[in-house]
Amino acid sequence: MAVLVGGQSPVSGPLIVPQPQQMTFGTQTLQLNPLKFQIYCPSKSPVLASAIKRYSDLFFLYGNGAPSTAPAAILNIKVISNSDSLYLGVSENHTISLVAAYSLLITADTVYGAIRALETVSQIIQYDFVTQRYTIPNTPISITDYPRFPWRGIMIDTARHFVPASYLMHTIDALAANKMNTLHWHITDGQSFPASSVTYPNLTMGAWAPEAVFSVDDIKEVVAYGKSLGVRVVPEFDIPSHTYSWAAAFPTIMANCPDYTYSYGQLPMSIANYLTYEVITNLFTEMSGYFLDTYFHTGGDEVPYGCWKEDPQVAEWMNLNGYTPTLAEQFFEDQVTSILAKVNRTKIVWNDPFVDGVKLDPSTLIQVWDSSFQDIVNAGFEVIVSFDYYLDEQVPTGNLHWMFEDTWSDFYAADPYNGITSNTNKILGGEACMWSEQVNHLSMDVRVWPRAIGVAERLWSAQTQTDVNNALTRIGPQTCRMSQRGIASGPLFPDFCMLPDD
Ligand code: CP6
Repeated sequence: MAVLVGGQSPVSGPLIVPQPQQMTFGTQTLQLNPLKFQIYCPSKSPVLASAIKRYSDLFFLYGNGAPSTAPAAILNIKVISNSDSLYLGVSENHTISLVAAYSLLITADTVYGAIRALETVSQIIQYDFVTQRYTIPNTPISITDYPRFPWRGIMIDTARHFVPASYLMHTIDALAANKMNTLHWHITDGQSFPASSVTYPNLTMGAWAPEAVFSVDDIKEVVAYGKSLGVRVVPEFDIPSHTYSWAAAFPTIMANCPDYTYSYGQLPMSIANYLTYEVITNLFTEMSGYFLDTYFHTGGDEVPYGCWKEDPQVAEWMNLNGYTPTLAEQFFEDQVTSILAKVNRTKIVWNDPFVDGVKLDPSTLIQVWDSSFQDIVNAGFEVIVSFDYYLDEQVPTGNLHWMFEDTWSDFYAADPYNGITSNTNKILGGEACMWSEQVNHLSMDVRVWPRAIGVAERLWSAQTQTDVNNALTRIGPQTCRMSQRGIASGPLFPDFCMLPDD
């Protein structure tokens, strides 16, 4: 068999991604007989039951293999709480032990901790293509694991290019494989409005095509699928800018500024029109019935003040109220906060309103795409970090960098604490952002993975886990694991990754 060619400092022990917080392991190898592998879980949680079913397939991806004489093995799963409720900060802590031969034990506070543990177990079971047997090397194994940050996600933009709902569920599989727990769904933007609304069926006139639309059932299915793997699905309806697509249904809620139509994708709403707030209120109220997470992202990025100044109606309204564009933006943000508060949602915005000088409600969660956010955390806001995690922008930094898988290490090196000297406790985590101007669902997998694997480990593992060669040796096999599960992650070095249907 070919030898694995990884980093210069080969890892001994299990190749788990992200690297667990604490792990001890031995030198024995346990052979598993897939026909005699039992999972025992007294929990009645339907979420955990479906995850167990899914993972029992992933444990033995190559079927039964060659006949094995290994004795029966049992995996016991003990959770303290059977609640299925999924929210930011739900415990994902767990332990895994394989101390007595043929007896594996998972313990967790919640079903979501158990799901993370099942992912780890799927990574320690190996299939040997030569002997056609399943083994667990490095036993006895004992793992105690928990995430460094509670918010670990990726953002997918379904407005610049439509992606089918099935692709979002496929991406949820990929997130769970890396113990990420948040899908930020940038669902609308200036170029298209693909979200169906019962209240306002005409809004999808702003979709690219009648086919490029998410039905209400699609949305509910994606949210439910996320929950089944412990992935929160957080919507973003980007307002007041990036809203040109809303104009197909509601032309009068757009600002009128002919000089700014060159940036029509960014065209903002009229903040001086009562209908603007009515549409937002009714749409967000409806959507909060489908998107069950308490967080709701409303964009707020890149408001072209010049457009508001040029629109005679908006200019007059600002004048009457004595508003500068910043105060007008503040008025708008205050309205949106209270619209969301009525449906028990906490608002997320990009850092732009803060940078513009808007005084945001203290409950606001701020997603940072600017390099400097020390003043944001100093002002008391919680943040999620996306600076350094732009999957569309990150380019090779060295002349002899391979395009572009090697840039995973740039993502890996980017710690959310970098450059932040106080109030780091305000950092809830981060998100890798896949803006889709130049990517569609056929090319997205390889653009996102393996680079977002680097982000996943950065956000889960200890801050001190920074050895790139060690990570390379584990992330290489992780790209293969993902390929075996149908996710087209790019590989990082020469190897043979046999797919189940090869
Ligand atoms: N679309 C929206 C974008 C971007 C933003 N908002 C963006 C800006 C700069 C870069 C990459 C993406 N394409 N709606 C900014 C949050 Cl470098």
